[in-house]
Amino acid sequence: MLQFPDSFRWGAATASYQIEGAVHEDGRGESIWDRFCSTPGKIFNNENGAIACDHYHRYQEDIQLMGELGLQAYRFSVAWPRILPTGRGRVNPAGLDFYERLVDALLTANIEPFVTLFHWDLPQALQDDFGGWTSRDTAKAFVDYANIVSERLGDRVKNWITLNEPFVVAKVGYEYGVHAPGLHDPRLAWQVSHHLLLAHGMAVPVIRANSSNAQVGITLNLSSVHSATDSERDHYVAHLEDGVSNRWYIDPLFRGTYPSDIMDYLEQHNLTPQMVNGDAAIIAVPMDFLGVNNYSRTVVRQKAGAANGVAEQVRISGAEHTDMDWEVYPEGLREVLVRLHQEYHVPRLYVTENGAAFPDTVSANSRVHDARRENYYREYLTQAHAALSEGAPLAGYFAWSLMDNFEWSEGYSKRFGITYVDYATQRRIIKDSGYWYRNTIRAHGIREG
Ligand code: IFM
Repeated sequence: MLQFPDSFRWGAATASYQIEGAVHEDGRGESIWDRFCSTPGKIFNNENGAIACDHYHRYQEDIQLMGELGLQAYRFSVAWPRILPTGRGRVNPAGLDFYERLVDALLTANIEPFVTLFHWDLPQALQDDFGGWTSRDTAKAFVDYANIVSERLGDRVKNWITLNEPFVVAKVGYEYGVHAPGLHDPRLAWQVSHHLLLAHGMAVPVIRANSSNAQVGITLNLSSVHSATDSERDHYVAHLEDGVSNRWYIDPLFRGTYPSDIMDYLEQHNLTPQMVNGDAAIIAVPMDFLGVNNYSRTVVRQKAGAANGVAEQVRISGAEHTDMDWEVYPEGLREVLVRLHQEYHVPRLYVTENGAAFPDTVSANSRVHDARRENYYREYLTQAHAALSEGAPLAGYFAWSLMDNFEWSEGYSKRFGITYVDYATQRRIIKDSGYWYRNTIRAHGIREG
């Protein structure tokens, strides 16, 4: 048995737009994801989060489900447009009331809430008025929003996560155009990354002021980057890729400065974001923990025929891949956690997301036998345990996800849940992986063999 420390927290995670639905109810404003989904061709099957898992109406049933799974903690996000329908200014009391009911019901069920303030559903008005995160004004609006939510919930919520995956918001939304707002401009993407980090840094003291025992952190998507070969060229590309996707975020948060090799690269390519004196100190505000989302690793090599330093992703044939075509690479989780401990001396770590999409089927007796997902969890948690043994201050783990949900541009085609959702009836069915997780939580460890 691989035993975890007594204080280790076991949870599951979701995000507002992916599960709530009820997008037109109780005064919620439009988000960039509502708008993006309404553009034909952007989302698989032109699906959207208008109903999703109908969690807005079913949160009590979903908390019961969490109880059946034995969860000790639940990570969810607040939809900014429910609180401030136009992003700033007028507050919508019904939005705050919903999250208050949710938090109270969680506490009654003895489940600790971990609140993410921004998990991608930016109010559309801020996109229209300011160009979204390309503007410093959106960072300022975020601080006001964080103030409103933490003022209302700060007496009951202890654990706060400012932002989810700034890398994905910036790159996938503003450069690759695959996520809302669907732009294709690398210069904007770099600017966005800076404003997101700034928004985080400015919000931390505000949350602390409203929530006396607050534990505040940010969630980054971090994957170890490996070179496809032993060649110097490929190692160089891998180091750059690590700089762009990992160090660009970890360094300013924990070392107070952006990595110099990436700053040089940006200058050479005329991509350097505008910054103001003092920003670095704001971003480096001390945090209580770092949230890590980890699913896979990245393997790269120099792209043939391209300029030096241009990476090309390599798919490892023969390795197991999930339905997202992400390589199953459990060791990568240990690598990331140990690195954060050894190189960055991060005070506390949570795995705020880890999990796998696989196609599921419901058997005749209403069971979901998802052995591959169960294996995935066993192997990744084994590596999380190894990281703990190497001294990484890992305090908890959140499975992604509590239930199948709206997987952004993939619509409902990818199922990440430890609970199956039948979208036609909204019936929830705990999958075998969910029962395995429940037993792991009960035993506070992983049974070997
Ligand atoms: O569903 C997403 C989540 O919203 C952010 N992290 C990755 C998950 C799987 O793609």
